[in-house]
Amino acid sequence: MRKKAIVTGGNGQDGSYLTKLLLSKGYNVYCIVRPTTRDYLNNHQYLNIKENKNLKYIDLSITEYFNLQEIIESIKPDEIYNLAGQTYVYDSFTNPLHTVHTNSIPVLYFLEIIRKLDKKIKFYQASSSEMYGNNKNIPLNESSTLMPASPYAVSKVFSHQMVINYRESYNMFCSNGILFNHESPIRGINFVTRKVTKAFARIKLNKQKDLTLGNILSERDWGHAEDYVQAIWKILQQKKPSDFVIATGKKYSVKDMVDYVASLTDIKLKWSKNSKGYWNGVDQKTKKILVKTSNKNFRPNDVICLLGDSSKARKQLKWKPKYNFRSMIKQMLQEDLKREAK
Ligand code: GDR
Repeated sequence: MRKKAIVTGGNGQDGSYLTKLLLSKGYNVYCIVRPTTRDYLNNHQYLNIKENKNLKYIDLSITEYFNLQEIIESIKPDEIYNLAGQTYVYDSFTNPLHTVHTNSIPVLYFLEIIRKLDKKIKFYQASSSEMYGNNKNIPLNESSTLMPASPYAVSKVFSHQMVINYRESYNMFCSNGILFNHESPIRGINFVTRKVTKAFARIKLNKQKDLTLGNILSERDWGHAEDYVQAIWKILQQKKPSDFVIATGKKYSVKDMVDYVASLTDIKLKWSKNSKGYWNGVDQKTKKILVKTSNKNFRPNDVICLLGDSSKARKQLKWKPKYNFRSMIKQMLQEDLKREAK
C-alpha cells in the first residue's frame, strides 16, 4: 500500500521540494493549497511535478477547522506535514493578528483532529530558528532558551510548545523541525537572499540600477531547502517523535552574502556609510551606488545573529547537507540570470 501524506503550504518553497521528495519515495501526496494561491503552481512546474498522477491539490485554508477535519477524515493520511503559514517576519509586525491566526491556531486544530480521529497519524510542525530571538548562547540547539523577538516568532513558539504538550500528554507522534534559514532558486523574492540574487541578475542585464536593503550586518545560518526537506521527512520516519535543529553550522552576514553575489557578477563593492549612517555599496569600477540601505527595510526588532548546532539531527537522522553557502548562492544567481534573460 502506498503511504499517504498531506502537505500544507504545498506550493511554497518547502512544500514543493517536500512534495517532490515524497512522490519520489512512492507516496500519494495531497497538497493543501490556500484557495487564493491555487493558480500559483510555478514552483511545481519548476520542479516538474505538477502533472504527477500521485499528486492531488486541495483548495483549503487551514484556518477552517471543520473543512480540515473532513479532509483528514476522508484521506486518512499516514503523515501530515504542516508547512503552511505567514512566513514573513517583517510582515508579522504590521499584521500580528493574521500571523497568529495562520501560524498558531491551525496547529492546535491539527493536533485536536488527530487526537480525536486517529493518534497513529504522524504530525510534523515547521518550527523556526526565529524562536531563539537574540539568545546570545550560540550555536543554538534543541535545549537553547526560546526568546522570540517578533509576532512571527511568538506565533511559532505557541505551536512548538503545543506539539510538545500533545506529545507528552497523549503519546502522539508529533515532532518539530527547528529549521534555520533555508533558500533555493524558488525562494520567495521578499526574502533577502533571493531579493539579492534577483537584483544582481537584473543589474548585470541592465534591467535594474540599484537595490535597497535593511540591516546588512545581521547574520544568518543559510542552508538549501532541498537538503532541509530530507531532514523533514526523516524526522517523521524515526521510531520516536522528537524535535530537531536543522542547520549548517556556518554563519554569514547579509553584507557577506551581497559581496559574494556581486563577485559572481564581476562586481567588487566598496562599503561606506552616508551622512545619515546608512551603508552604501559602491561599484569600484563605475563608482555607482548599487546597494543602498534604508530605514524602511529595518524591522522594529531584528534578530542579529542565528547560528545552529544540528549535531542531534546529524547523529540520529544521519542527515548531512549536500549544498554549502557558496554552491547554493551560485545556483540561485544562475537561475535568476536565466529567468531574467528571457
Ligand atoms: P528571516 O529571513 O527573517 O531570517 O526569516 P529574511 O531573508 O527575510 O531576513 C534575513 C535577515 O536579512 C535582513 N535583511 C533583510 N531581509 C529582507 N527580507 N529584506 C531586506 O531588504 C533585508 N535587508 C536586511 C533581515 O533584517 C534579517 O535579519 C526566514 C523566514 O523564512 C522565516 O519564515 C523562517 O522561519 C526563518 O527564515 C528561519
